[in-house]
Amino acid sequence: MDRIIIKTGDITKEKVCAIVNAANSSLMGGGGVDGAIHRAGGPKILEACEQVRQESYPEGLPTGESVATNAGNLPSNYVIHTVGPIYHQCGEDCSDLLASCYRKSLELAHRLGCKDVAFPAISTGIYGYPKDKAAIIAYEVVSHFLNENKNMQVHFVFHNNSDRDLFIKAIEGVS
Ligand code: AR6
Repeated sequence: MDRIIIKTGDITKEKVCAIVNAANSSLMGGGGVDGAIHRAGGPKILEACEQVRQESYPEGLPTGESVATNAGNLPSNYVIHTVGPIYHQCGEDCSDLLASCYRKSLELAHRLGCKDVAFPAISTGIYGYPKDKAAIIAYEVVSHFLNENKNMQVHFVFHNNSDRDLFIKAIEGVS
Protein backbone atom coordinates (compact mmCIF):
# COMPACT_ATOMS: atom_id res chain seq x y z
CA MET A 1 0.00 0.00 0.00
CA ASP A 2 1.46 3.38 -1.00
CA ARG A 3 0.44 5.09 2.24
CA ILE A 4 2.81 2.79 4.16
CA ILE A 5 6.46 3.87 4.11
CA ILE A 6 9.04 1.36 5.31
CA LYS A 7 12.45 2.82 6.06
CA THR A 8 15.63 2.69 8.13
CA GLY A 9 16.42 5.60 10.42
CA ASP A 10 16.17 7.24 13.81
CA ILE A 11 12.52 7.78 14.68
CA THR A 12 13.35 10.88 16.74
CA LYS A 13 14.20 12.66 13.47
CA GLU A 14 10.90 11.89 11.72
CA LYS A 15 9.04 15.00 10.60
CA VAL A 16 5.55 13.62 11.06
CA CYS A 17 2.62 14.69 13.20
CA ALA A 18 3.10 11.92 15.75
CA ILE A 19 5.85 9.44 16.55
CA VAL A 20 5.08 6.40 18.68
CA ASN A 21 7.24 5.47 21.64
CA ALA A 22 7.73 1.86 22.77
CA ALA A 23 7.45 2.85 26.43
CA ASN A 24 6.99 0.90 29.65
CA SER A 25 4.03 1.27 32.00
CA SER A 26 5.86 3.71 34.29
CA LEU A 27 6.14 6.24 31.41
CA MET A 28 9.32 7.42 33.12
CA GLY A 29 11.69 6.58 30.28
CA GLY A 30 14.04 3.66 29.79
CA GLY A 31 16.43 2.23 27.21
CA GLY A 32 15.99 1.53 23.50
CA VAL A 33 13.77 3.83 21.49
CA ASP A 34 12.21 5.19 24.70
CA GLY A 35 15.60 6.42 25.89
CA ALA A 36 16.38 7.89 22.47
CA ILE A 37 13.07 9.83 22.39
CA HIS A 38 13.50 11.29 25.87
CA ARG A 39 17.16 12.17 25.21
CA ALA A 40 16.42 13.91 21.94
CA GLY A 41 13.11 15.45 23.04
CA GLY A 42 14.29 16.90 26.35
CA PRO A 43 12.57 17.24 29.74
CA LYS A 44 9.20 18.54 28.53
CA ILE A 45 8.16 15.05 27.44
CA LEU A 46 8.98 13.56 30.84
CA GLU A 47 7.09 16.37 32.59
CA ALA A 48 4.04 15.61 30.47
CA CYS A 49 4.40 11.88 31.21
CA GLU A 50 4.51 12.62 34.94
CA GLN A 51 1.31 14.61 34.60
CA VAL A 52 -0.40 11.78 32.69
CA ARG A 53 0.62 9.35 35.43
CA GLN A 54 -0.70 11.58 38.20
CA GLU A 55 -3.96 12.53 36.52
CA SER A 56 -4.95 9.39 34.63
CA TYR A 57 -2.74 6.39 35.36
CA PRO A 58 -1.40 6.44 38.92
CA GLU A 59 -0.77 2.68 38.72
CA GLY A 60 0.96 2.96 35.35
CA LEU A 61 -0.23 2.72 31.75
CA PRO A 62 -1.56 -0.80 31.08
CA THR A 63 -0.03 -2.95 28.34
CA GLY A 64 -1.73 -2.34 25.00
CA GLU A 65 -2.81 1.22 25.89
CA SER A 66 -1.59 4.51 24.39
CA VAL A 67 -1.40 8.12 25.58
CA ALA A 68 -0.16 11.27 23.85
CA THR A 69 2.13 14.02 25.11
CA ASN A 70 3.91 16.97 23.58
CA ALA A 71 7.07 16.17 21.63
CA GLY A 72 9.44 18.57 23.40
CA ASN A 73 12.29 19.49 21.05
CA LEU A 74 11.47 16.83 18.47
CA PRO A 75 10.29 17.79 14.97
CA SER A 76 6.97 15.97 15.45
CA ASN A 77 3.95 17.53 17.19
CA TYR A 78 3.16 14.63 19.50
CA VAL A 79 4.71 11.56 21.06
CA ILE A 80 2.26 8.72 21.51
CA HIS A 81 3.49 6.42 24.27
CA THR A 82 2.33 2.83 24.14
CA VAL A 83 3.24 -0.17 26.27
CA GLY A 84 4.02 -3.28 24.27
CA PRO A 85 3.70 -6.78 25.70
CA ILE A 86 6.72 -8.50 27.26
CA TYR A 87 6.83 -11.56 25.04
CA HIS A 88 7.76 -14.22 27.56
CA GLN A 89 5.06 -13.02 29.99
CA CYS A 90 1.89 -12.91 27.92
CA GLY A 91 1.63 -16.20 26.01
CA GLU A 92 -1.46 -16.41 23.83
CA ASP A 93 -2.50 -12.84 24.68
CA CYS A 94 0.66 -11.28 23.21
CA SER A 95 -0.67 -10.84 19.70
CA ASP A 96 -3.87 -9.09 20.83
CA LEU A 97 -1.89 -6.80 23.12
CA LEU A 98 0.59 -5.89 20.39
CA ALA A 99 -2.26 -5.29 17.92
CA SER A 100 -3.90 -3.07 20.52
CA CYS A 101 -0.73 -0.91 20.78
CA TYR A 102 -0.86 -0.19 17.05
CA ARG A 103 -4.64 0.25 16.85
CA LYS A 104 -4.96 2.54 19.87
CA SER A 105 -1.98 4.64 18.80
CA LEU A 106 -3.51 5.11 15.34
CA GLU A 107 -6.91 5.99 16.80
CA LEU A 108 -5.32 8.50 19.13
CA ALA A 109 -3.31 10.07 16.29
CA HIS A 110 -6.50 10.34 14.27
CA ARG A 111 -8.32 12.04 17.16
CA LEU A 112 -5.42 14.51 17.39
CA GLY A 113 -5.91 15.38 13.73
CA CYS A 114 -2.69 13.75 12.54
CA LYS A 115 -2.31 12.69 8.92
CA ASP A 116 1.00 10.88 9.39
CA VAL A 117 2.35 8.68 12.18
CA ALA A 118 5.72 6.96 12.61
CA PHE A 119 6.09 3.64 14.46
CA PRO A 120 9.15 1.81 15.75
CA ALA A 121 8.99 -1.99 15.94
CA ILE A 122 7.15 -2.10 19.27
CA SER A 123 8.19 -4.89 21.69
CA THR A 124 10.84 -6.33 19.36
CA GLY A 125 13.84 -5.06 21.36
CA ILE A 126 14.09 -5.39 25.13
CA TYR A 127 10.59 -6.93 25.32
CA GLY A 128 11.67 -9.82 23.10
CA TYR A 129 8.81 -10.18 20.61
CA PRO A 130 9.93 -12.25 17.59
CA LYS A 131 10.42 -9.72 14.81
CA ASP A 132 8.70 -11.70 12.06
CA LYS A 133 5.58 -12.36 14.14
CA ALA A 134 5.45 -8.73 15.28
CA ALA A 135 5.81 -7.54 11.67
CA ILE A 136 2.71 -9.37 10.50
CA ILE A 137 0.61 -8.03 13.38
CA ALA A 138 1.83 -4.46 12.86
CA TYR A 139 1.26 -4.59 9.13
CA GLU A 140 -2.22 -6.10 9.39
CA VAL A 141 -3.46 -3.57 11.95
CA VAL A 142 -1.99 -0.62 10.07
CA SER A 143 -3.31 -1.75 6.66
CA HIS A 144 -6.77 -2.28 8.06
CA PHE A 145 -6.75 1.15 9.71
CA LEU A 146 -5.49 2.90 6.57
CA ASN A 147 -8.21 1.27 4.51
CA GLU A 148 -10.75 2.97 6.76
CA ASN A 149 -8.82 6.26 6.98
CA LYS A 150 -7.80 7.18 3.45
CA ASN A 151 -6.19 10.50 4.36
CA MET A 152 -3.59 9.01 6.71
CA GLN A 153 -0.07 7.72 6.17
CA VAL A 154 2.15 5.50 8.31
CA HIS A 155 5.93 5.26 8.48
CA PHE A 156 7.55 2.10 9.86
CA VAL A 157 10.99 3.21 11.01
CA PHE A 158 13.63 0.54 11.66
CA HIS A 159 16.87 1.07 13.46
CA ASN A 160 18.91 -0.84 10.90
CA ASN A 161 18.60 -2.30 7.41
CA SER A 162 18.47 -5.91 8.57
CA ASP A 163 15.39 -5.22 10.74
CA ARG A 164 13.80 -3.36 7.83
CA ASP A 165 14.53 -6.21 5.42
CA LEU A 166 13.22 -8.79 7.87
CA PHE A 167 9.98 -6.81 8.16
CA ILE A 168 9.58 -6.59 4.38
CA LYS A 169 10.17 -10.34 4.03
CA ALA A 170 7.73 -11.17 6.86
CA ILE A 171 4.89 -9.17 5.33
CA GLU A 172 5.42 -10.49 1.79
CA GLY A 173 2.87 -13.18 2.36
CA VAL A 174 0.18 -10.81 3.67
CA SER A 175 0.67 -7.68 1.54
N1 AR6 B 1 14.61 4.75 16.08
C1 AR6 B 1 13.93 3.68 15.61
N2 AR6 B 1 13.96 2.47 16.19
C2 AR6 B 1 14.72 2.32 17.29
C3 AR6 B 1 15.47 3.38 17.86
C4 AR6 B 1 15.40 4.64 17.20
N3 AR6 B 1 16.07 5.71 17.65
N4 AR6 B 1 16.13 2.91 18.96
C5 AR6 B 1 15.81 1.60 19.07
N5 AR6 B 1 14.97 1.24 18.06
P1 AR6 B 1 12.96 -1.27 22.37
P2 AR6 B 1 10.58 -2.69 23.42
C6 AR6 B 1 14.34 -0.07 17.80
O1 AR6 B 1 13.85 -2.14 23.18
O2 AR6 B 1 11.10 -4.00 22.92
C7 AR6 B 1 12.65 0.46 27.00
O3 AR6 B 1 13.57 0.40 28.07
C8 AR6 B 1 15.01 -1.30 18.34
O4 AR6 B 1 16.04 -1.72 17.46
O5 AR6 B 1 13.23 0.17 22.31
O6 AR6 B 1 9.14 -2.36 23.17
C9 AR6 B 1 11.27 0.89 27.48
O7 AR6 B 1 11.34 1.83 28.53
C10 AR6 B 1 13.85 -2.29 18.35
O8 AR6 B 1 13.70 -2.92 17.08
O9 AR6 B 1 11.40 -1.42 22.83
C11 AR6 B 1 10.69 -0.41 27.91
O10 AR6 B 1 11.09 -0.73 29.24
C12 AR6 B 1 12.62 -1.41 18.57
O11 AR6 B 1 13.08 -0.07 18.45
C13 AR6 B 1 11.25 -1.42 26.95
O12 AR6 B 1 12.47 -0.85 26.49
C14 AR6 B 1 11.97 -1.58 19.92
O13 AR6 B 1 12.97 -1.87 20.89
C15 AR6 B 1 10.36 -1.61 25.76
O14 AR6 B 1 10.89 -2.64 24.96
